[in-house]
Amino acid sequence: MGLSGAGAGTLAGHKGVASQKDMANAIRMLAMDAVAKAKSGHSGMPMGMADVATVLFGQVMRYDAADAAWPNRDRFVLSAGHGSMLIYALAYLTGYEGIGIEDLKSFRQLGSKTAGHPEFGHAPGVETTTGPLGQGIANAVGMALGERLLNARLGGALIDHHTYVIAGDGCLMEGVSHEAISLAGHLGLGKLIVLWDDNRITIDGKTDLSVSDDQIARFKASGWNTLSVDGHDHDAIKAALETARADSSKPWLIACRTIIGYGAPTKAGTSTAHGALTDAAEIQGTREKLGWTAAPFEIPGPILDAWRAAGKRGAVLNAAWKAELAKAGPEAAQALASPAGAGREKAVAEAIREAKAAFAADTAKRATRVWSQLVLERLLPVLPELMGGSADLTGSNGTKTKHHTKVVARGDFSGNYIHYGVREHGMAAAMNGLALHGGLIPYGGTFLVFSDYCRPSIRLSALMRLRVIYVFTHDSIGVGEDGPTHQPVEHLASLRAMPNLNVLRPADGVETAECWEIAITSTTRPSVLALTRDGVPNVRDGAAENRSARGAYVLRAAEGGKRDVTLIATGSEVGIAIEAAERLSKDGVRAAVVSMPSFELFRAQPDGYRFEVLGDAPRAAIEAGVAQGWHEWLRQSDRFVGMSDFGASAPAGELYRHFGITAERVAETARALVKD
Ligand SMILES: Cc1ncc(C[n+]2csc(CCOP(=O)(O)OP(=O)(O)O)c2C)c(N)n1
Repeated sequence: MGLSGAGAGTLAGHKGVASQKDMANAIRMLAMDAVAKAKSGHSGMPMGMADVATVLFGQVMRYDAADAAWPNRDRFVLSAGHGSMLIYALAYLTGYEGIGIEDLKSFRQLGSKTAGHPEFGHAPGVETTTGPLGQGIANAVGMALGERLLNARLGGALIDHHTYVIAGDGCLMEGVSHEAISLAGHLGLGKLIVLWDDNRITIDGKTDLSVSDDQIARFKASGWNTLSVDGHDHDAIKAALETARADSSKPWLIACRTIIGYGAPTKAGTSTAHGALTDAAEIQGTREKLGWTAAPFEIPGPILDAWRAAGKRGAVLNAAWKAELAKAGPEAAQALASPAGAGREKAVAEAIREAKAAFAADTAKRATRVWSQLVLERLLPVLPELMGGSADLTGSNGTKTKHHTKVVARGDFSGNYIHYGVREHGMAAAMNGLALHGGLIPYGGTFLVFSDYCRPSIRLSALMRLRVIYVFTHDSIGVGEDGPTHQPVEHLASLRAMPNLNVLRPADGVETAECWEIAITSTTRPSVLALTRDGVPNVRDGAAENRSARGAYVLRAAEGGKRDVTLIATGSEVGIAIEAAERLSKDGVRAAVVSMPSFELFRAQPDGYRFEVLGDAPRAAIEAGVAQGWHEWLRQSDRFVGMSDFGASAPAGELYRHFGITAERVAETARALVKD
């Protein structure tokens, strides 16, 4: 812990009462010292925004450093994540549990809480992982939306808070910021306040090298309120924040004109200050300029005391909130349970079990996207935390059910379905924010081919271990006439390459129900449901056990239990594999069919189970995508039937024949394997 009270270092001329400037300088010094010690990082942004952060955390924001998880706390997102020392300095100074001065000294070192960029779940007070510019502001839109949704469900006594963002020039240049700003303006998320670090500097130099946007006009045009302040004038910052807090009709942009690296004698205001200030003379010069006499990593007692007092400002509010929660009763507590939906496991399992039994008995040939919709019909009533949506493909994705009678709209957040608009990236980032906020399980749809538009945010769902469910339909050349622009080919492979992501490709209605169960019960992992456009045959019985949860299983055993060949397939190709096995059987070739809805879950099975499923016989894998990744399950002599180039525009059945993904071709491949 830092120095406090008597014996602490004192500032030259210090009268024993910390001023706002002293408090801001404490942030500057900690940021500078930590970056200098690590010999890497970003000094300039925390030094430039220290005054804004001091007013926000010192006087305005409602949080309780003793209870980082208080559900009604104001959220703070450092979208300009490279300035991570700002958030670490604030967490330490305000007295969050679980972060001490030693953690600041180990900034950017292996195993420390103070990673190079803020990582959710590492240091307290970090509400989301940031660093990829633009993601934070888009996450914050999701958080602000989550706040309104829970406010509508639980009432203002339990959920009524602001979401603050510090965003830099870089965040505002990123494309995802457009989608996020536009969505927030459309929905009128008036409790979202973005503090733009308007320092007019990026890495390459001055912003006028690359951007001339009138940001104020841009935000206004998107339906935001705006203000501009001197980002080093504490009174002006406070007044702006109070104005913004008092009017929740629209989201707010507060442009804070700042000097990057404020206090550094020769580097302030230049792009050199963006990165690590490590030069000893510059660091000494900054100390002198700011009148800071304490040693590195030492915060004079009165200043630390003032910060610690700020960290306790919210304790009374938190205690009052807890009393409200107790009064509100068990349903409110359930709605705020963590993870969202905790306590509903039995009801979900029962709904899935019933769905499977009904689907197995249903002989209709349906697309898995339709089965998915039918699963949702059954899940919504038992899991009201599910918050649906689509990026303008609602009908195609099957994401909306008869239980979605009200859509989320400006001024009325009591609905349970979000029209994200044609904003795939913004949707994915907002879903991360919804999941981070708590109380909701977001799922959202688009075509699998446009998962590329979501990818940076999917990666962060996976990295943050968030339960976000991506409903990606039209998952192969089966898209048909829309052609190669709309036909995913490499997408399953590229998503499977991502750590901590379930990529689930169910074969029929029963597997679709099982995959939804996997997605909901995977509380520390996002899931992708890859679903077909067209009808698939029913291939599964409705056995109670979730067979998809093992990743792969023998769907059709070879005659007499002895295999000549193993056919492995996913999704719509499982039906093809079964048809091929039947053809082979007529020729006396005994084929087992393995359905493999998830590589990740199969990989996690014990060796014995995996050997048992895959067997010793020659193998052929069938998937209407590229072969990449399949060699984990195939040996050199085995074969892959799939795609090796982009698709084409034609009716789906014709395309399958054209690209040779047919039962005939699979049987032929298997026969050749058996002969070899
Ligand atoms: C998506 C993405 N692209 C590039 C980077 C690398 N990068 C980190 S900071 C930065 C410049 C950001 O400029 P600004 O937001 O003005 O921050 P400041 O220079 O004021 O600290 C860049 C390009 C990144 N972190 N994320």
